[in-house]
Amino acid sequence: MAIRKDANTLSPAERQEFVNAVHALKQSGRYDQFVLRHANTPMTAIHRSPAFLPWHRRFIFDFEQELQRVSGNPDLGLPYWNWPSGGPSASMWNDNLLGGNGNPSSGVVENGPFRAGQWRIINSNGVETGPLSRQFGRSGASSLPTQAEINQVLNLTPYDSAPWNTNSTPSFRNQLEGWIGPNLHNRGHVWVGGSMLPMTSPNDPVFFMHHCMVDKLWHEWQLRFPNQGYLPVSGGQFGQNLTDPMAGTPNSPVGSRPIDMLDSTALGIEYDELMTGTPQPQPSPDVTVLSLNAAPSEGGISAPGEIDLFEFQLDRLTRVTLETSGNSDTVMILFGPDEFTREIASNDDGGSNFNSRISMALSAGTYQASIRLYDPGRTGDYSIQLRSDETTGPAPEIPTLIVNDPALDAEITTDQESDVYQINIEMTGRYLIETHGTSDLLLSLFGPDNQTTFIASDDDSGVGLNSRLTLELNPGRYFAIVRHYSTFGRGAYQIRITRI
Ligand SMILES: [Cu+2]
Repeated sequence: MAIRKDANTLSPAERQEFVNAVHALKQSGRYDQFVLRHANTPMTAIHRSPAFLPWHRRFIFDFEQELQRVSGNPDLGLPYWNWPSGGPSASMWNDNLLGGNGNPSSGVVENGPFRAGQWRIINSNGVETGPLSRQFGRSGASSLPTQAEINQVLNLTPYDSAPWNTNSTPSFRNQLEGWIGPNLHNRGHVWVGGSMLPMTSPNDPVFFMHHCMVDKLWHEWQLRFPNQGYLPVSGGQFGQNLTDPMAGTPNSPVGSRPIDMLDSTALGIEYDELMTGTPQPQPSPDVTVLSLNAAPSEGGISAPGEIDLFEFQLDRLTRVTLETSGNSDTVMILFGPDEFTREIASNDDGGSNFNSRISMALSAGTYQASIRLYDPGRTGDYSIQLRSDETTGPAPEIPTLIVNDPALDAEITTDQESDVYQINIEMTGRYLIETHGTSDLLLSLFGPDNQTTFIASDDDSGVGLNSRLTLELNPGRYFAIVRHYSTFGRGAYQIRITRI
């Protein structure tokens, strides 16, 4: 397991290993690809906005993976620049790691592994433009953030707030980024000056140590406020919401949405030391378990921005309603089965009196629901209940789709309806499952022989807005679920399965 250490504490051997790995990446061209990824992603998609933290978490995670690959050492952790003890005389600026300040008149770095002649920087077109430059304390920031200033920002909630930009307040993100308050991240860039000022700032390897510190502070904030989540969940610019893909970020290996970046521990990230006042990571977040058809559970958002998590298990395909009640305007998001970053439904006001409600057929498995308030600045109580919609009488018969039969007529008639079909496959082969009609449908397949294992889903691969899945299937019983793409969409459709 890689441990991210304070750069000043690295041993001579660790310094050498880091420097060699960075040089090897530079030689291969991989280093410059990071510079270009940062420089060519639209500025406000990844700065001055909520995705600032998850975007850079993923960015330095990918860089750390490359360092590990090129060094052959899976335990190589990205060092962090601990600002309060990282001033000009700190050992991280020694010639065996970063080298120090630039020439007093030209700014050109003349010492260490990244000095002129050893390291060239590129512009946003990938063209080499000259040596690295640094002008410590001379570009508008004469000092680095202090521990007291860091502590002050670490105690701020919520994560972010409308209008989700440099004016947002209260906002942990905005103060950590540095547009208001004591100015942490921006100040680090400006203090170094030179090559750390423009969007090509990853040209200076200290960029990665700087953002490792920023990321550590977000991690520590998350540990301090386990009930505070990422905001906005919805309603922000595309690319900023919890489950939007982020600009300029590859989807693999760990996903490209803010929600994929929330759990450092799950990403395998560990730090040498946490600050006084930060609790150690807990094995799992605070989750309240709901039982089917039990009395309502009490919930409450006691601080602005807080998000409550509920979990429930279904042992077979069940039509359920999950609903809040009370006088709070709640918003609900449902994740699963068994994978709690896969969003399957969300709702704001489907219940009574601004409450949220999701009614749908769910395959067997474990689900999580998050509850927040529509206005993240508010607090309020609510209760939440999970009901089976089949409590009277036996479970409804699941219609069967027969291979190569004519298409079946069906219709989504109510909000959030999900139609479930069972399919018996007798011969291994290639099968086509498709919908027809004018409704925009989402088709998912589970199995074989259980309703839990997700196989595939499709939205618009068919004719018009229809769904189409082409799959190799082995003998067994499968379950297909059809729902409308939009929560309140309705409409008729046809569905069939053919062997191809
Ligand atoms: Cu940046």
